[in-house]
Amino acid sequence: MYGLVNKGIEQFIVARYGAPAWQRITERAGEVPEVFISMEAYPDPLTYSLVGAAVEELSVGAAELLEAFGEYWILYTAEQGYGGLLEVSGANLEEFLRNLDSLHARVALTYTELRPPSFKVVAAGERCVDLHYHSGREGLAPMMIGLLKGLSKRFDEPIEVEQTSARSQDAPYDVFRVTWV
Ligand code: 1DX
Repeated sequence: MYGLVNKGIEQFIVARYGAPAWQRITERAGEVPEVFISMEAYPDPLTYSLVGAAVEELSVGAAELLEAFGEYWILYTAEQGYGGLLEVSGANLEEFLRNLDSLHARVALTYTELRPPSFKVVAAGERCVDLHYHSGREGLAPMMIGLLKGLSKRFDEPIEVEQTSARSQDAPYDVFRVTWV
């Protein structure tokens, strides 16, 4: 994944658990670059091993950590030069979700090694939508829950999020039900 993600993980852990914790995590993870370059693509196993080492070092669950990082990502990207990208991608939560594919397409024009997820928004009633999350990567559904919670705060639109279907042998994608409350 692009360095922006690894840098975000570093910033998130330093902010939440302190620099010494990050130091221990990089030692546990093994081969970790001294600095991450946001606009450079790194192998996915590096990102997964950072998360794995953090889970062990901090005694938190992977899902809990990924969800918290997902929420952080919204604020982090806004302050890392992508505030304008987020702004043009929607004036409210539903519009933003409907524009996620075009957001990623825009990023991929410049960063050709991006492997963007793709999304489908399906109306599911007056106050609900189902978000279908297609990803080339495994295990990131908890991060999507945090991303949705971060968007809820960004737009000041209180929601509940529930994963109603998980990818598996028979299902190629995850589904999240978003309910405005
Ligand atoms: F609900 O499933 C809200 O490296 C959401 O694969 C979901 O393949 C917001 F310059 C610049 C760059 C860089 C900007 F190239 C990414 F470095 C992208 C900024 C998206 C804001 C996807 C990151 C692919 C890296 C799911 C989890 C990954 C998507 C990560 C969250 C807004 C982003 O993001 C998966 C990669 C950006 C950039 C956003 C993502 C890669 C998301 C969301 N994804 C890189």
